[in-house]
Amino acid sequence: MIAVPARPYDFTLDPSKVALVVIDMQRDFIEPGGFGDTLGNDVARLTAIVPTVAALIDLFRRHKLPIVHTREAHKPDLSDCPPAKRLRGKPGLRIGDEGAMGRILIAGEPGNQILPELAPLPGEIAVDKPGKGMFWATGLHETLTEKGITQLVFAGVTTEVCVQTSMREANDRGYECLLIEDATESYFPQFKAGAIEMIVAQGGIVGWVTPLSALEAAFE
Ligand code: C5J
Repeated sequence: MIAVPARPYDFTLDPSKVALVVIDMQRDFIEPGGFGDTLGNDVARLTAIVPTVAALIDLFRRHKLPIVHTREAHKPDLSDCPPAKRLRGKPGLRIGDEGAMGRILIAGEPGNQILPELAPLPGEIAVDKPGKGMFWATGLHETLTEKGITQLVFAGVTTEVCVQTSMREANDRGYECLLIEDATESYFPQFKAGAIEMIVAQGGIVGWVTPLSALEAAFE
């Protein structure tokens, strides 16, 4: 067992039961010209965490611990995209429309790929998720259960949308969840800060939060 200093109190990490989950580090959300950019967001905020996410992935690879990568992705025929999701708001581009990097949030399109520097290696789990949360319509809970995983370390984007939704889904399924605060980001700094406070409030009602340096030091 490894004691990781965290908020609201130390996280007891069991290397035999833990996996890293990297949420939606895909070009659509992070690169200029992608879906996030067309929605008017400052994608530079998200680009800034890429080296930290890469270092976190490297830590898990060096310790031969399992890694899950997710992409928010829909089938080309949009059969897994509810109209209520596709028609929301008044964006310049909608899910399935042709954008600068291919069809927006469609599996297999260039913009839907994970950034090359964070790309999954053979043997790592890559999940296309049609929802914000990583368990809806993915079979991921069954995969993790088969591997005996009960603890999840979270990174990725965006903190208050797909990361927090996935943490909440995981919490309800009995996983202990640790968010690496400098390996996650939002287009809105106040939403990231708020999401983190919601996670650790009330004795860690959703989970624990710590910086990468604390996790790295705990592994030494
Ligand atoms: C969003 C995500 N923000 N990955 N997706 O729509 O958080």
